[in-house]
Amino acid sequence: MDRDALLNLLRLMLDSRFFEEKTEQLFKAGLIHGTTHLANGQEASQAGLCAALDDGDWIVPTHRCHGFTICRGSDPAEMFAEMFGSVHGLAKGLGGSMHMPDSSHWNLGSSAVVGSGVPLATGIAFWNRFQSVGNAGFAASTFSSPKDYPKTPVKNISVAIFGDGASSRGSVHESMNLASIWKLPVLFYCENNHYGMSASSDRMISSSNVASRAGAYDMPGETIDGNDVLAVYEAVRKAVEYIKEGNGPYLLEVMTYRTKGHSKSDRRLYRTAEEEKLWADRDPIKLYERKLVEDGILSAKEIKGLEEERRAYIEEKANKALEESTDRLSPNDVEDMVYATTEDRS
Ligand SMILES: Cc1ncc(C[n+]2csc(CCOP(=O)(O)OP(=O)(O)O)c2C)c(N)n1
Repeated sequence: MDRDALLNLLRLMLDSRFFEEKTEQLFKAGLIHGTTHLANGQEASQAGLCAALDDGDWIVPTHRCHGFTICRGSDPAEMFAEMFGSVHGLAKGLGGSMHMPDSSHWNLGSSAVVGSGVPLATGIAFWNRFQSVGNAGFAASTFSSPKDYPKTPVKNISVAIFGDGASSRGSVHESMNLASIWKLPVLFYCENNHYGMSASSDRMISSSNVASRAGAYDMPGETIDGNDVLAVYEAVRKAVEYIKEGNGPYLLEVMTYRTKGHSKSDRRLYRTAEEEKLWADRDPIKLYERKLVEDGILSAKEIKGLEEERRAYIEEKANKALEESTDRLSPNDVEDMVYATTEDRS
């Protein structure tokens, strides 16, 4: 990776972290409606994935979606606006923190229903493969066994993002099975942050890890260090190339940790201070900054300067969204949107 690409990774992680910090502050000030799920500590998983994708590759994130949305290229002002319920938001203020779709950046958005994005990403993959092979490429009469489906290269992939909690949902397993049979170009991206609400993944997952489940669906599966942004980037690039060659799906399990509670009311009573300290020492931003200094890419002073610049950038975006936060859809506008015909939708 060249210097610009290395710096871009840090910029994406800083923007994601500062966005979460600002969101928490706005939430505590009572300016955000509904709930919100912060992803502090998971920035390497989110930046490394998005930086490794190509234009036209779709992501379908989870309810913990802010970092993925920023890293895929959305404007943070439109994300704040979404949480303020303003018309300038990514879903015109109707969705809030968990619903931030942005088709101009190949992001289908998330849903509050855990695991429900995975079949949607698999559907996008079906379309991507269909464009390469057409009807004939799926004809059961021609291909008696999944092994016979042709390895046809595809232009784009989709990424089904899900958590360790979601990894045991039926929708996830059904999607993996179908994607494997039809060689669909989908990356199953399990962001294992060790907890589904208060339930530790050690207690809730029957296998020794999530990646090993790939074997049941005859696809490659790999567990990687999700707090090392370069490791994530490289693993995703490798997976994307494999998928684009037409080999079918791939499962990556990305080990990371959410340093905040599950959502606003979580006091984290289910884990120890020692455990939190261990992970704080492996903060993905600090790890990467240390590496950039050791490798002579940036000085400590330059890193401080970049941090200040990115914090100011996020602050400015939040202020812009706040100033316009009372611009709302009228009930009539909402009704028109709910009952819009296909032609009306733009
Ligand atoms: C189908 C469904 N079941 C339960 C819930 C309640 N719920 C919301 S988030 C969550 C935990 C999800 O854990 P995980 O998939 O690991 O994602 P994380 O929150 O750790 O990012 C649960 C159980 C839900 N929203 N949808």
